[in-house]
Amino acid sequence: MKETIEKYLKEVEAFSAGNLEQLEQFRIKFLSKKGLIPALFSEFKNVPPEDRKELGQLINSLKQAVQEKIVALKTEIEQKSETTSTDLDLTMPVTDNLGTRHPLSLVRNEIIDIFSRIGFSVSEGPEIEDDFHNFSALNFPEEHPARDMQDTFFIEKDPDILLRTHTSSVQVRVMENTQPPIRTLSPGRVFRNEAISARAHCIFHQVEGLYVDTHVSFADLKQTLYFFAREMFGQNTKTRFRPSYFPFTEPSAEMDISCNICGGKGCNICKYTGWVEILGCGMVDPNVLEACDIDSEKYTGFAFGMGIERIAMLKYRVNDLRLYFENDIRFLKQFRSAY
Ligand code: 2NL
Repeated sequence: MKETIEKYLKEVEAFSAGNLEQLEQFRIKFLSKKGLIPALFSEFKNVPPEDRKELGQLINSLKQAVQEKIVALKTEIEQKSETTSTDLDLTMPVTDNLGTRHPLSLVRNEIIDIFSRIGFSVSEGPEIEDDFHNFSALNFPEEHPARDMQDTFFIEKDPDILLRTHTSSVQVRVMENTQPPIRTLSPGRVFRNEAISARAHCIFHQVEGLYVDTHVSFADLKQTLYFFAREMFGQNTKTRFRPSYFPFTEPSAEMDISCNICGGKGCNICKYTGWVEILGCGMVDPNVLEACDIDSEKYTGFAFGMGIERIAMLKYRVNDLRLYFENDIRFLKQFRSAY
């Protein structure tokens, strides 16, 4: 019996398995009910008392060796199959698996395209701003609530360094560096300290527009934004302007379009009014022009700002903002467009 056990021990030591199937055969051979080890235990009953201690220990160490071997080989095989898996062939040519642009990029590109047809060019700037470019130059009074900790992510205090809350800061930089005529669009990410929900997010996207020249009037503002609304939402789109307030424009307005979901008849998107708000706008406050060294006696301007998420919600009828940030491939691959 001793020789048999020692022979088995050598066999176990030398054994190796290339796959889980072979390993299972090994387990069955030694450990199953009709396997070699249970057979040894039943044979053990007939062993004379003086040999029992030695043989008992030998059988137990054989059993332990088999069990340890199984655990070791199993880990080895599983690791190997993870690293040499052939499920993913990175050298395969791409066929119908082309990616799609993110809906927010599609909408941003379309907005840029529409305004570029009437002479606007794109300007970009930093996401981390100072107080001057984000607030002071834009005619925010020192104690204005929008400067509050609740809305703004401050990075440093005294002097204030913050995450821009709108892309007007980019247009301030354009005005500082160029004399009119200026026709510029500034798309980009902006940041507000808000709780995340279906309707609000702390990071969102804006496009702002600015036109500064001699004789720019509110009529120019209206015609430009009429043109935009029809290009974006269809030629039957109606627009209306309601008076509003922004620190950086005077007068200020909000523009609504006839609800593109129900065609103006009334639905839950437009809250049964037939109209939805799409942007804010106004004539650039002379204080803003002066802060950027532009002569407000000679020049006037209009400006507007819109949230890309809001435009995308109306255009694609996606009513939960969070979908734009989760990057679920099942959501993203539904968007195909010329932009
Ligand atoms: C909104 C409203 C607006 C502007 C943005 C602007 C920029 C400069 C000077 C004056 Cl440099 N105005 N931008 C003007 C009116 C409204 O945005 O609801 N945005 C999402």
